[in-house]
Amino acid sequence: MAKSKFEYVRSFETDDTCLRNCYIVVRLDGRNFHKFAEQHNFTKPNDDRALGLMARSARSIMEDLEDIAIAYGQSDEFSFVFKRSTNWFKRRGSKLMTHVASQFSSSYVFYWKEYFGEQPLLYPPGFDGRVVLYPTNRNLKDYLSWRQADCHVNNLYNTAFWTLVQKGGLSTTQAEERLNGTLSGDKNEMLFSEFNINYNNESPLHRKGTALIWEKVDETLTKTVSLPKEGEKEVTFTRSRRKVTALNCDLIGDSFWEEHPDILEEDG
Ligand code: DGT
Ligand code: MG
Ligand code: MG
Ligand code: MG
Ligand code: MG
Repeated sequence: MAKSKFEYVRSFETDDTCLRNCYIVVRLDGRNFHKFAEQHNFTKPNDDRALGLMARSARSIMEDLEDIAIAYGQSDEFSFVFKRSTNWFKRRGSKLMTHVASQFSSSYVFYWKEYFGEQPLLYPPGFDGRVVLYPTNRNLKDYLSWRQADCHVNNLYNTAFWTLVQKGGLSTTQAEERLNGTLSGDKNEMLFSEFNINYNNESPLHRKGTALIWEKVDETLTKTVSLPKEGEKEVTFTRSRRKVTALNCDLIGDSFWEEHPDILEEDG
């Protein structure tokens, strides 16, 4: 077909190809979830239904989109790490980011009822997205460590804060004043000596967030085959399949990376 005279407008599109060899990280964050959490009666400081729904939506991203090596989420955010060698959507940043954001949002709504039951979704939630490139394995590990350290700092604060309010009978203003200027050691000590709470025994989901990785699982299947001489026969065979697995473990130390050497690709 002959090109129309309007065709030239295509040349206004700008190139947003992500630099080769870099890990492409897409991070999503819930829009105004402070309000969303209040309006949907999220429990404080952590709502396991909300965290479960975030992880379920992230799993659908891993399963539906190509080449995600690991995803990590906490609170109202999730980061998706594309393999550094991915050529999905020709590494176009806007395509990658918008596919992740829109699929995540629709999954969040789609699976809402599985996690919140009869509690209605009051309005359509949104998620912002950004793309960041990391050129080395060290940078990528430090990125994930940064997000997990953020999870830890916020969760320790929130645990201390809501314990003072819910168990200590303080007002929210009093709890805020009480925690003003405290270091993490002080918060740990306060929880332990005043409320008999050992922070390290709190739920790993809340302290560590959720990492989603691919794991190989062997599954045994039975199939009925029809053979010319023997007729119908049952055969059993095993095949190995990739499956998304959720972990609530430490990503900051080396042991996670030693136990899962397939996640990262060699620095070039
Ligand atoms: P933004 O991201 O700038 O549009 O604004 P927000 O309000 O989403 O702020 P952000 O992302 O920095 O903080 C996440 C908010 O979500 C935070 O105010 C607490 C809320 N939130 C996340 N998870 C939970 C939860 O499990 N329980 C409760 N009660 N609130 C939660
Ligand atoms: Mg924010
Ligand atoms: Mg947010
Ligand atoms: Mg957030
Ligand atoms: Mg199209």
